[in-house]
Amino acid sequence: MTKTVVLGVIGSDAHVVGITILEHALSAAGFDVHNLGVQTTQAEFVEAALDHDADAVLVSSLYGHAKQDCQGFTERLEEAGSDALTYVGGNLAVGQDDFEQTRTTFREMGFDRVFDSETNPEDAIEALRRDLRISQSKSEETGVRS
Ligand code: B12
Repeated sequence: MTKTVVLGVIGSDAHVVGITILEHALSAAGFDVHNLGVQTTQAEFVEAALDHDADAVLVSSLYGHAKQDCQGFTERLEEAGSDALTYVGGNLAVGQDDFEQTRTTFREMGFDRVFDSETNPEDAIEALRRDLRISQSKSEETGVRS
């Protein structure tokens, strides 16, 4: 069965390139993708996750304010009744910090996986396949669209 992914750039962040690349890569890999674009509020993510019965919600942030923008995000999603996986990625902190510390911070905020700005779309796709238990051949089959 095709898995549904909601993705967007959270807060006031307007960096659009990474999320656009992710959208195309995920679609090509056979996911049903709903890209909310840039400057997406927490409420818009939650609404889209429920509307599309998302299997995963991917949050992107580049401009350094991810911690503030993502505060309470996973709780809000859960309280609304979504059991979607949550991934967050991009340039999540200000400046050159220790990424392992950043990963710990966002894991403690409830995100299932945390990705840095060196992440290739294929890394996210592999993680989704693992976490959503999609076998490679199945997803390649569903990736073929007419
Ligand atoms: C282009 C750019 C801009 C453009 C954006 C144009 C647009 N509409 O997209 C403009 C000029 C508008 C801009 C503005 C700003 N920018 Co800017 N920008 C960049 C720049 C040069 C490239 C970003 C980019 O497109 N990369 C290419 C894409 C393919 O890579 P990516 O975005 O990293 O995404 C990949 C991965 O990160 C990952 N990924 C991303 N999100 C997610 C999510 C998940 C779940 C997963 C799995 C993976 C993932 O996968 C993507 C694909 O491989 C970066 C520096 C850099 N080299 O990264 C700075 C940078 C991101 N910007 C920065 C800043 C500070 C700003 C401003 C705040 C500057 C200012 N004072 O005005 C504003 C913010 C405006 C706003 N409201 O968002 C900083 C952020 C610093 C920080 N976090 O500490 C950076 C890092 C520059 C720097 N070194 O200081 N910016």
